[in-house]
Amino acid sequence: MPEDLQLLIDGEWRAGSGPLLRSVNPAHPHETVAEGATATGAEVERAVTAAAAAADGWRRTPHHERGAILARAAAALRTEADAFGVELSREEGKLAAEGIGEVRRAAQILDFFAAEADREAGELYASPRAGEAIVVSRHPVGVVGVVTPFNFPIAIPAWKIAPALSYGNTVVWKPASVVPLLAQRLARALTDAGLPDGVLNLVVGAGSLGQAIVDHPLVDAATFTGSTTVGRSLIAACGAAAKPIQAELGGKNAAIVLADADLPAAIDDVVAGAFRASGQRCTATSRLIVQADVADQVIDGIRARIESMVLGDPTTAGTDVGPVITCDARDSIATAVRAAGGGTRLLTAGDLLPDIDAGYYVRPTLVEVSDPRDPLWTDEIFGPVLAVTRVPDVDTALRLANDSPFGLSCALFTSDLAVTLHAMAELRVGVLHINSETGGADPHVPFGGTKASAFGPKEQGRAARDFFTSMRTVYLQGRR
Ligand code: UN1
Repeated sequence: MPEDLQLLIDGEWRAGSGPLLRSVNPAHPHETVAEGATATGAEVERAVTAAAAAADGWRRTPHHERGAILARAAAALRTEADAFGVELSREEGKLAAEGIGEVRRAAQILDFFAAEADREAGELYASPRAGEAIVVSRHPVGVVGVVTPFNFPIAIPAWKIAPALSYGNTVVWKPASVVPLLAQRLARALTDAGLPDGVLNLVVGAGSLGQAIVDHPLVDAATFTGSTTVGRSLIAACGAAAKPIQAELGGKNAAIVLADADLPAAIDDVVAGAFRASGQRCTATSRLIVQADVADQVIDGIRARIESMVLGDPTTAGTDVGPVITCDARDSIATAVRAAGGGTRLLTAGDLLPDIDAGYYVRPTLVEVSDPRDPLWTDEIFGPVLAVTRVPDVDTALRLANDSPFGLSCALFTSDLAVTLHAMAELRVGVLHINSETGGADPHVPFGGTKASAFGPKEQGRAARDFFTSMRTVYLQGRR
């Protein structure tokens, strides 16, 4: 039986009045995971109005009470981690173990921001005038519109909603329409933990609802993770309205393997970086830059790993790679691989689109690229496709890694400290991994890219405050 989908508006769970939405299992697309009616424009309006009406009450709620609600929601997610993790796997397609890990990660994020609610939130400055102090205090921004992607259906929402709530904002949230069940699980955990009515509102439906939320004059700020195309249109709308927006967009992340690296470990990390979650992470490794002396060894190692991978149902033990999210995603990944230019060689065998129970599978694929203008080298594919090229030395590797409009994450595999320090200064990315894969983001440290990969302040860690609060500078003259 599919789960029943509902909207959350002003504390009330109810069916929407818009068109029916079904989320399906990408490993078995005939299987409906959840279904229910989506939100209409009028319901978005009600959700925004409710969030605006709840803003003063929530802002004035003592910070430890706000934190306690997040902590209770975290505990509930931990209790349900196995069940929700398998549901996540059925709705999104990543391995069940990864789904369970993601639910636990969401709980960890909620706990981090639960504690963050208790921390001091201002600064005291000396004044050039006698008898005066200057206080900079932090305040909630107001109503935050949250628009989240399919690929981390609970962790990314948690890392936007938890700081929003912790710092005293109210939220209207539009999750990706292919993963509504996990959105409902997170919203329920928060309302069951005692979140007052209207503080979090969930509207499910088409992308236009996200745009409507972001555009709404009562929405004070917006946070988005997803495609560069959608992100740019939201950024443009917010720019026109002088409204703050935080956007995490695409990536074309490089792994650089130098000849002095621990090669077996580097191969493991490149494979994990490229193919975990079927490459559907904005932090996925999609370019491999390998020093020519060790290139054959590294390429052979990766190819052997790919050839031994088991594709199949992500909830079955022994599966290494699950499906991609939709039929369209599968087709566009295949089109990108097939459109590769003349200088590009396919290094892996087997059907690109294996027919496993008619699920949306794409076989992990390795291609060697000799022309850095090949779209496989320049464009984000968001699937299990890794492009490799050989370079003679470190400087060429760093130059090539930087030669991308994106700047999210990079992994450098080396045992040379001097090279590491040089790379730390030269690589134009928001996240740099030395001897570990490009993916991953701990909740207590900043996450986000540079260049076309991001817009606005960073997410997570204490850096999240910079987006979810506004500063007020108070000149405090104690004239007597
Ligand atoms: C991770 O690599 O664990 O959408 C996090 C994404 C990123 C988050 C990646 N915003 O893939």
